[in-house]
Amino acid sequence: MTNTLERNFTPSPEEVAQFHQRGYLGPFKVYEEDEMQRLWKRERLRLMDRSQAVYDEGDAQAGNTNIANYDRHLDSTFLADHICRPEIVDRVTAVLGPNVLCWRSEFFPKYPGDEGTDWHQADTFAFASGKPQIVWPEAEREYGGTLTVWTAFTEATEETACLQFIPGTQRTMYYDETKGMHYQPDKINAQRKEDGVTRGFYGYDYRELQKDPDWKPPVDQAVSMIMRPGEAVMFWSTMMHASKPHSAPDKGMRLGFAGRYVPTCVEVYPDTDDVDEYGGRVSLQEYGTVLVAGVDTYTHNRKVTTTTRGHKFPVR
Ligand SMILES: O=C(O)CCC(=O)C(=O)O
Repeated sequence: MTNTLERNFTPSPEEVAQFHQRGYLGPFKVYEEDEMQRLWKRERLRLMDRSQAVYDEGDAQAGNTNIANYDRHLDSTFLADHICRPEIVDRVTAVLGPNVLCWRSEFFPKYPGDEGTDWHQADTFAFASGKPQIVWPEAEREYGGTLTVWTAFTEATEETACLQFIPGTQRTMYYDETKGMHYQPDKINAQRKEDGVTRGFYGYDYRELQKDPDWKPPVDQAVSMIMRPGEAVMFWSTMMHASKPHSAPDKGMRLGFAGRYVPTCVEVYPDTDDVDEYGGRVSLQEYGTVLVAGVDTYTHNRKVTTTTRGHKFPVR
């Protein structure tokens, strides 16, 4: 693996200013393409072993729902190191300040024929469970939401479900996450089309949360994030984002891996003992936030310093 520990990936003031204007930064390289391909070939097999995963496969069908894609950085050594990579953390701290937690990671697989991800914005992440998962202190709150760093573990093109962004939309929420959505995988999987594009939200219909049911996302302003394996993009979860459908039957699965970051002052899963989403429920008993940079002087969050296999998170 490339030794990048001594290198500094802090973005320039111009890049940070551009990030604040657009709501995203990148794509930028985290791994060489051949290194990413080699690592993923090895890690996909290792990840099949869920024996040390923090969410029990048998726990409310976590193995069959999207929750099974959550937080594998808490047991996988590769993913634990990935969320702490300097290429990522230096960019995240340039926006969030020196003391930063990773509070969630998620795999986003798309197979040939899969729908695109609905246009959406996430602020408190209450959209599915009805309970806020992250709460910023009133005094520190500039935008809310979380910084997501989405890494392409495989290529992401217009045909293989690349991400799409609508730049500059991160300051106005067009969705009300407290409205509640209905998990209806059978109905949603009946391939809903919107403006000629097949879309859905992993068994939900994100349009249910629109403040104005007649509003339409300004898709004419959308930009596509075409990425090679090993590239990543950082964005506010409150910026309108989506992905294209996977329309290339001859190409393999597209896989994105998202790490989600907040400053230590943010409360994660306040007054919550479980996550109830995507038709499953998992206990947070073994869950902890991970400090990726600086120090955490707050006592409000559950914390872990090693994976369930004893690997220490390399704090920046
Ligand atoms: O990969 C996708 O299709 C969606 C990703 C996403 O919504 C996110 O990372 O927040």
